[in-house]
Amino acid sequence: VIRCGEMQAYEFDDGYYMRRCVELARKAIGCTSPNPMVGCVIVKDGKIVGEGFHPKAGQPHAEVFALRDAGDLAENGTAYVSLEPCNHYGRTPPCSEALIKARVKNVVVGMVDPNPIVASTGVKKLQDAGIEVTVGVEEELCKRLNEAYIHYMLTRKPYVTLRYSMSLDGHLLDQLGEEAEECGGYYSKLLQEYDAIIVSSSVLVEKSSLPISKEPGANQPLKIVLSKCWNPLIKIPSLKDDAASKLLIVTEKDSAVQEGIQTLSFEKISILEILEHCKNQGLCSVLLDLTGNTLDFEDTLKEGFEQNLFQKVVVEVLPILGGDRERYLSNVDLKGKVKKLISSLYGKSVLLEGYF
Ligand code: AOF
Ligand code: ZN
Repeated sequence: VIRCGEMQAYEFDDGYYMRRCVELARKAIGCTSPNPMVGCVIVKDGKIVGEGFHPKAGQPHAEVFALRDAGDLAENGTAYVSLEPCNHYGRTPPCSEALIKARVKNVVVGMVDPNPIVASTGVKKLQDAGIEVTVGVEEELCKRLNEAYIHYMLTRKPYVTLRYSMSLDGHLLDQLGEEAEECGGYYSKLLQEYDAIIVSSSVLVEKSSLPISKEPGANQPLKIVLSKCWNPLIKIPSLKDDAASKLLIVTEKDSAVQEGIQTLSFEKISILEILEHCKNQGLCSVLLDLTGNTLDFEDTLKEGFEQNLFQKVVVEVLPILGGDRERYLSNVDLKGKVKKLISSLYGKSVLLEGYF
């Protein structure tokens, strides 16, 4: 016989509520930069009585929304927060004080805040007020949620992810997998997470379209288009005001690109200088996307690897061979099982993620 109470105690542990915090935090994916994504849940007598997340920099923090949602029920309850509550007057007042004022009994924190102006002072403030604080529940998950924010806080440099597509036999491809760019596709989802994306001008020659995230209400990153030498084959699609402000052309020659389009010219295109520009613009995360003519990136990649500028890599492995769709499975003597596996992958792709 399973009694309800027992089931609850088993299923709804600290980890469960913290995972809910992360789920809530992700509702603001791509919208909080330079702030982190944060979720908060208030629990009383085994029930969630309040939920909230940080929607955007400048707006109230997750704890404030969750406390508002819980109202008087927060008293003697437990607050779960995916990031240590802040303890400073920034654009908003300290969450540590809001939690103390609401008289919560316990606070469970996913990870401490790497921001030097917070760094464990939030936890201490709560403890000094007699609140029991637990730190490090689902810590890995909370860290992954904000890997760009953590990197930026610790180094003050943009977080850079390298993305490319690869054939089954290891060739670099200039194409994306089917459905990758559609709403719900990995590429569309990936784009909204970054403040900026760097692409080769070949995307404007071949497709004459710039990468956009098709997720509903998605954040659109600044598109940084690299073009050593600007030429008439490069066509900029007609852009409305807002989209035009999200486009930056980087050239090597002082060429007049097109009126109304932001342009940066360098003696020689350098990823280090582009990242410096991003940093000065307050952009915390950058996706270096090798879509298009991958040869355009030879120098950029060399420089990036030599100077350790990349933090993460996302590789889409496409179920094709030798970079040629026509050669898919033909002329290749693949043993039965492998053939079956590859057939089942056709039209789909496999995503690999790793860290430098
Ligand atoms: C929290 N809960 O939901 C968030 C926190 O300029 P402000 O006032 O928004 O402060 C930004 C800093 O607050 C940010 O750098 C990080 O240290 C912390 N973010 N803290 O308690 C939240 N978003
Ligand atoms: Zn706060």
